[in-house]
Amino acid sequence: MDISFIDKKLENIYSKVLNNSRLSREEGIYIYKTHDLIGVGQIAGHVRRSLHGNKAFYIYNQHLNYTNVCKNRCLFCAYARDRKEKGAYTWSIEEIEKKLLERIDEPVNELHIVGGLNDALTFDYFIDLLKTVKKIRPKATIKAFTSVEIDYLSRLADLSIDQTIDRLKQAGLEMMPGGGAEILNSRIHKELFPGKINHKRWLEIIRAVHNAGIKTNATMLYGHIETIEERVDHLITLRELQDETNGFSAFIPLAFHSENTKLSHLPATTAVDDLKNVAAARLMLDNFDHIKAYWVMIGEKLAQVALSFGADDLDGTIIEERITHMAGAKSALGLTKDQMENMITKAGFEPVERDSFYNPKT
Ligand code: V47
Ligand code: SF4
Repeated sequence: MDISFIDKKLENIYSKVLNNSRLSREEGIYIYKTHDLIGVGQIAGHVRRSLHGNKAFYIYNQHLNYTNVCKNRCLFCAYARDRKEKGAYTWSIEEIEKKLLERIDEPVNELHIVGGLNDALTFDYFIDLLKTVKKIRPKATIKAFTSVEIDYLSRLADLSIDQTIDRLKQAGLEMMPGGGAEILNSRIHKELFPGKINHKRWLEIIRAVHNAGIKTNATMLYGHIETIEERVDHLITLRELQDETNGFSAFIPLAFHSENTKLSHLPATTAVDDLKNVAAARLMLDNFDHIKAYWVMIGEKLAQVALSFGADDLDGTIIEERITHMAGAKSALGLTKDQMENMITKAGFEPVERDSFYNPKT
């Protein structure tokens, strides 16, 4: 495909992409720095089409955020509460059962389960949680817990990481979401989330999870205090781990929402930055099959555009998202299957409803 670039320097990047050559750190930085957004989008769109043609994936999923009580208190988080604070909640196993049964007539394919680090919960609670979900929704995939929770659970149960993963797997854990990565960098860790595991531990746990045969996603929280160089280094770190394990399924750039956080002075991310993050991910993560445009964070309209900038997946119907809405997201709390399909079709793509492992739902 011939592309006429406004920024002629993108021609080199495009020819490397056409030759299947890996892009360097400098090229990654340039993708963010150029003002030729459409040029970058066209290159990323080319890669996306060569991998997935005209298909755009989505899943019928349900989020369960079992508690917002969390002792970490990351500066970017509007969701966490202290145990006695107004608005704090922790669902009992019975309440989780009720949440699942409320939607039992819907064709939910995946349960996305994450929560805060709440001292009041025991390891048995997590085992019961997984078993209950599996009992009520035997056919749906359980995608649960981030590295942050796995580290916490291993300390709670006094088990090694491998033993913890094994116990959770036996109780029904099948996949892990990509949260908790934020920006894999010690400066940002120190400034924004010192209470949480650092990037070395995040990677160590993900490596163990992949080695146990469990696929995970990966994310990057952008739009706060990070530099472009730090974003690119984050992507390269993920790319290197993927070379080693091949355990990542999708990458999801997460646009920071500052309302009700300790960083509320920071402006919202712009559409240009949101699209560049999707395109940069598609171009730098040459060993990742899927890039998700998470409509909850960038809005339904921009997520639709992101399908032409490298994204091949819109995540899902979601139902009752909490983490981003507490931080001021204006997107819907959930979307219907028809709304998802309409977004995809109107963008010129073919909607494919998938399971957690990207098999088309038959
Ligand atoms: O780990 C927290 C981020 C993550 C804010 O794997 C915030 O399929 C923006 O990981 N503004 C949770 N982001 C969400 C997540 C996710 C979402 C969708 C799909 C998948 C997947 C994973 O949200 C957290 C943190 O990085 N986050 N606070 C905020 N104020
Ligand atoms: Fe806790 Fe996660 Fe919020 Fe950090 S982002 S305070 S770990 S719930």
